[in-house]
Amino acid sequence: KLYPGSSMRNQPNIIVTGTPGVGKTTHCETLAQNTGLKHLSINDIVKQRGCHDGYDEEFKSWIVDEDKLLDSIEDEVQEGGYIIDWHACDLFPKSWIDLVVVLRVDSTLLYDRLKARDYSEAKLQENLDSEIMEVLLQEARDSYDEEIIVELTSNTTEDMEANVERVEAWIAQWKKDNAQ
Ligand code: DAT
Repeated sequence: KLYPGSSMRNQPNIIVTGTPGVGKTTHCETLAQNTGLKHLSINDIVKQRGCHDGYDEEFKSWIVDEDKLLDSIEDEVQEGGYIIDWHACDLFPKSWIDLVVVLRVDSTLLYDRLKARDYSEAKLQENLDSEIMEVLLQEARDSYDEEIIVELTSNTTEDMEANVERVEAWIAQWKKDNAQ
């Protein structure tokens, strides 16, 4: 399959990724509100459009059918203007993506945030390990050019406000650079 590059888009596509609990949804919702870009929650898409092979009871999560998911979102995403919210980034074609934001959080704060959800011990531990081992940062580096990856801290509300401002400034600059 051929995917057109960024020249086909008049709005950028951004991935916001990171370990569950890091603050992806909160960041994406605020960004969508402030910029008019659309928040694409992959979790919701997977559920609503049935892009899965069932439910993993132990980990309380859907087993994602990645081909079905990509087919399902391809037409929308290629138009541009999406903020993709997902705890993985290696499945999206490089040509779709203009910026990869990897959110990071201190593990003690992450523990508290995940504890507040009804995560099993196994799922909680897996996610803490993932954050400590920088799994999502490494996945981003393995999948996209270093120049489009930005690692941002999401410990506090102040962090979040600064992150949102920074991404908004990046979007404004992208639009200037890509004006037709
Ligand atoms: P994710 O979508 O990555 O799973 P979330 O946006 O649902 O994460 O956030 C999980 C919880 O942590 C939620 O109660 C909001 C809170 N939170 C997220 N980022 C934060 C930040 N930078 N400062 C304070 N609280 C934050």
